[in-house]
Amino acid sequence: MKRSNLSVYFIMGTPNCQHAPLAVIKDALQAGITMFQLREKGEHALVGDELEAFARACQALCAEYNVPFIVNDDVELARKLGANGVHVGQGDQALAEIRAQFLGKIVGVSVHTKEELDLAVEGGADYVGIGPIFATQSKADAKAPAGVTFLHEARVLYPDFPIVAIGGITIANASATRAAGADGVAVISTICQSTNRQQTIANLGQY
Ligand code: FQP
Ligand code: MG
Repeated sequence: MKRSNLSVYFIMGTPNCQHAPLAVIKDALQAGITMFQLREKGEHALVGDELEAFARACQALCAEYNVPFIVNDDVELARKLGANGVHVGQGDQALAEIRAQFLGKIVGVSVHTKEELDLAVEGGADYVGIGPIFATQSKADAKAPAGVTFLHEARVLYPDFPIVAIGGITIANASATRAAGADGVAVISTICQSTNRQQTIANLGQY
C-alpha cells in the first residue's frame, strides 16, 4: 500500500449508520475516500450470515471504486472474503500470526506507545493507527484522548512509515493531525453523520 491510501480512511459498520449503510458507503466512495474499514461492532451489530452478506456488499462497492476493503478484528471473515486486509488492535489476534496468513495483503495495527509502534513496524505491519487523538463518540472502550504528541514522535521515529490518525477527527482538527505527521485521518462519525459527504470528504483530504 501507499501512504496516500490513508488520506481519508472511512471506518463504519451498520450500528454507525442505521439508515441505508450501503448507500452511505457508496456516497463516501463516490466522494473520494481512499480506504475503507468494515468495523461491525456495538449494539445491533450484524453477525453470521447477515454480517457476511453485508461485508460482501461493502467489498463489492469498494472494488468498484478501487478502494482497499479492510476488515476490523474479524480475521476469519477477512480470510473468507479475500479482503484486501485486516486491522487489529493490541487486544486482537497477534500480528505475528496474522502477518503470516495475510502475505501480500494490508495489515494495520493500532498503537499507543513507542513499544507498540516498534513491535508493529518490526513485525511487518503495513500501517499503524494512532489514537484516540481527540475525544471520540464511536468507541465505547476508547482510551483517553492523547493529542498529537505521540503521533508526532512516531513520525520522527519513522519518517516514511504509513501512519493514520484516529479518534474524534473532524474537518476542524484534521489539519492538526497532518501537521503532526499523519498521512491521513480515519473517521467514523464525521462521515456517517455528514449531510454533505462530498464536501466533508474533500475537506478531510485537504492539507
Ligand atoms: N486505528 C484504526 C485505523 N482502526 C481501528 N479500528 C482502530 C485504530 C482501533 O482494536 P482497536 O482498533 O483498538 O479497537 P476496535 O477493534 O474497537 O476498533 F488505523 F485503521 F484507523
Ligand atoms: Mg480491534
